[in-house]
Amino acid sequence: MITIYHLAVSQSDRIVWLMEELGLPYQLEWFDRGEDLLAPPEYLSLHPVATSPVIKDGDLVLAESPAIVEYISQRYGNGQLSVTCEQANYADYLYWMQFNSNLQTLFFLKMGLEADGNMIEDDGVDSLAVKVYQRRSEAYYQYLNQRLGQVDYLAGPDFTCADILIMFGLTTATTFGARRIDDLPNVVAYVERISQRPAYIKAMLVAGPDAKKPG
Ligand SMILES: N[C@@H](CCC(=O)N[C@@H](CS)C(=O)NCC(=O)O)C(=O)O
Repeated sequence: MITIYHLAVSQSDRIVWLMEELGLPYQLEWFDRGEDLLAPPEYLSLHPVATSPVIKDGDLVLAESPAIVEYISQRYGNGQLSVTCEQANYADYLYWMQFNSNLQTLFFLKMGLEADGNMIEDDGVDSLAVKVYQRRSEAYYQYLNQRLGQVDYLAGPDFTCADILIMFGLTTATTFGARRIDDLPNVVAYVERISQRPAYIKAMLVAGPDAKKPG
């Protein structure tokens, strides 16, 4: 059985969500964050990089969300929630599977800029980093909003792992300072719709931002 090493209030909630979508059994090992809000030493000892999520499957210890969701889909889910290279929307699937990483990059850039006292909304700034942030943030988020005005799900007509990857960045991450989505109506509607999926609701109860370590 797959073990999900879950760091509280983190992206590992998406692996619980995937398992609930696929109806697969899993074991959850819960790690609270330290007072500095970072992963505790016990979590860091799981993997050389140890970003959350990390899973264990037999002797395999695997990190990185896109790798984990594709691994589970292919090895245990008969390819459900993935897209094969024969399907018309294969390239879309590949593109949108990477999109969460773009949002993460923007989040860390925004966090660093704000910590340095930069006004990221200020159009008059000369800083190269602020310009890069402004251009990319606008491009990525507007493109996301445009895409979700054209299709129901990121990769096209069907719900896929790409949708599982992106939700954290549009929801919980905004409470940590990621760009909010209120001005992006198609994204707001998408988040509301996806949030009603039974597997999502169950996963958030088990491992979402408001969940607590089981007694
Ligand atoms: N590229 C990784 C990034 C995951 C990531 O940044 N996870 C955060 C939690 S949301 C983390 O591990 N934070 C704890 C720390 O860095 O100490 C993925 O997509 O899985």
